[in-house]
Amino acid sequence: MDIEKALEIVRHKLPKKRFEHSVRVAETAVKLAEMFNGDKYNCELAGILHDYCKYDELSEMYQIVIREKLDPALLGFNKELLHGPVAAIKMRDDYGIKNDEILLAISNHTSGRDHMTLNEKIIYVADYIEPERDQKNVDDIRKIVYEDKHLDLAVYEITKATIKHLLKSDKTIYPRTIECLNYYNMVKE
Ligand code: DGI
Ligand code: FE
Ligand code: FE
Ligand code: FE
Repeated sequence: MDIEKALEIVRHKLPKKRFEHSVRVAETAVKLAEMFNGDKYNCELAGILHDYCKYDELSEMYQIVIREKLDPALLGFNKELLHGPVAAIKMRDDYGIKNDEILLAISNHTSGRDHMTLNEKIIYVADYIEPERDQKNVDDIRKIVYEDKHLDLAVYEITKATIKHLLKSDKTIYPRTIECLNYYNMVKE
């Protein structure tokens, strides 16, 4: 799929604000690909497409999890956690994207996981630090990325902050989110 086509399908699928977020994630991901020697095309495409299924029907998402034999633990969660894995399946099946680098980055952009590829880490981080994000720790994360150039530490700090935030509101933590935390805690030095 080329960039123009990706922009077109996302523009027609998502509300304007979510489309604009997707474009900013793609732009941020390209910048990170330049810094960390990633693949700019893969990062741009994954950034544009990562939230494609954000507002899909939850019942359809569950059907896809079952049909595709995705992690059954996903069935205990809602759209917030499912939209990435479901978007990766739709991009593969409905749009013929075969590039695993792109599909993995889309699939794991919310939870992260252990042993992420460079492309996955870039999308995970870009989603959190794109210029319009305003979480209270986001400037600390931007400094870790842009000044210290420490991508693994950024992944760790993002996952830690996400889990803290979820615990405060008594949300259930997805096991892969915890595996991501533990792995990047170990490798961040
Ligand atoms: O789609 P975005 O808003 O751009 O961002 P995202 O896909 O990274 O995150 C969507 C939401 O998912 C975010 O509000 C936090 C939530 N989330 C992340 N990890 C977990 C989670 N929710 C639950 N319940 N459990 C998790 O482990
Ligand atoms: Fe539209
Ligand atoms: Fe998302
Ligand atoms: Fe996003």
